[in-house]
Amino acid sequence: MFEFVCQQQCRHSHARAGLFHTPHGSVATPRFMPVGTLANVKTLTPQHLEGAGAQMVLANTYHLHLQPGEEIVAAAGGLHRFMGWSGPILTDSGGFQVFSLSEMRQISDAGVVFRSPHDGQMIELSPERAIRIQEQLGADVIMAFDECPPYPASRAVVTQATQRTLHWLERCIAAKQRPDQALFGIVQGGVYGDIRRECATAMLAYDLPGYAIGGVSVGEPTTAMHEIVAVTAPLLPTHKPRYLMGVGTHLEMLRAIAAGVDLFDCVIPTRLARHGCAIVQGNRWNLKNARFRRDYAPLDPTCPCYTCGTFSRAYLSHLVRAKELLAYTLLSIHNVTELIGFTQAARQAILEDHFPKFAAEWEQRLCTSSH
Ligand code: PRF
Ligand code: ZN
Repeated sequence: MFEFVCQQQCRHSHARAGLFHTPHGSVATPRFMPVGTLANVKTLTPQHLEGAGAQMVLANTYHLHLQPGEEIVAAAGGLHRFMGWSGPILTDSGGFQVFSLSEMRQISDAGVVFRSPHDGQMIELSPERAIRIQEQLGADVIMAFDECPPYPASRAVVTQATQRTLHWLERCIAAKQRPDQALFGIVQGGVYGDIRRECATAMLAYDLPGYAIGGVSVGEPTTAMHEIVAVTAPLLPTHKPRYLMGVGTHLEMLRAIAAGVDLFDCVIPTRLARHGCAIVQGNRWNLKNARFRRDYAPLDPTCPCYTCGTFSRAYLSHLVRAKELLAYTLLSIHNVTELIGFTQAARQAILEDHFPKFAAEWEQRLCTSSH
C-alpha cells in the first residue's frame, strides 16, 4: 500500500527523485508539504493547494485533539473527508507541539501531561494515545511519538531523550492497528553525530515504511543543522522516504535535498503571508515597503501562480496596508507555490541529471542576495 520508488539518483550527491505511493495518491519527491495544523492550510482551500502543486499536506494531532477532537473528525469519515482534501495527508504525533506550545507540561517515560490552553484541564499524551488519535484522524502517514530535546542541550539530556524516543517507538509499533496507515520513525540525537547514528541504526531494525529527521531547526546554528542532516540522511534506507521535519527555507531544503531528503514541511510560507511578506526567488519581501506602492509588475513575473498571473505588487501592497483578508490568501497562494515549485525544480534537475549545476546556481543566488 505504501511504496517508495527511487526514479533517479544523482551521481554527485545523495539527492534523488522518487515517487512515494500512498492509499490517497502518489507524491513526486523531493517535495514541500504545506502545513494544515487545524485541518486547513491557513487562508487556502484545497483547490488553491492543488493549484499550487501541493500533493501531500500535514495536520497536527495536538491541535486537532484539543479542537474539535478526534471523534468529530472520525465521525466525518476521517481527515480527508473532513477537510475536503482527497490527496495524501500526514499527521504529526503531538509531542513536539506540546513542548513548543503548551506551558505547564511534564514529561516522563509514560508520556507527557499538559494543561489544555482551552479549558485548563490536564491532558495526557503517550505513544499509545498519540497512535490512537492518529488512527481516528485517519491520515495516510502517522508519526511516532518522540521527544525533541531543546537546543542547546547536553549530551546527557539528548541521550535520555533519544533513548526515550526509541522506547516510545516500540510502544507506537505495538499500539498501531490500522494497516492502511504508514508509521514513520523520527530520528533524534540533537547536534551529536554519534547519537544520531545510534538512533538511526536502532530504528532501522524496525523496518518502518519511512523515516523522519527530527530535532533540527530548533535554534541551532545553520551550519550545525546542515551537518546533522548531512550525517543523518545517508544513514536511512535508500528505498524508504526521508522526511526533514519543520524545514523550511530554500537554502535549508537545497542542502537537505543534496543529502538525500525527500519530504519537507514548514509553516513559513503561510506565516510570512500573514505578516504581509512574499517569498520571491528565495528572498523575503515585505509588501508594506513603500517601493511597492506604485509597482504595477506582478510579484514574480516568472511564477505560474494565480496571484502572479492576476495581480500587481501595487495591489498586494494596498491589500496588506489595508489589512484586507484577501491579502493573506493571495500571498499564501504565491508563497506555497514558490516553495513547492522550488522542490519541483530540484526534482526536475535530478531527473535531468544536472542537480549539481542547479544546486551551485541556487547556493550562489541565496548566499549573495540580501533579504
Ligand atoms: N518531532 C516531531 N515533530 C516535529 C519535530 C520533531 O523533532 C520538529 C523539529 N524541527 C518539527 N516538528 N514529532
Ligand atoms: Zn506567484
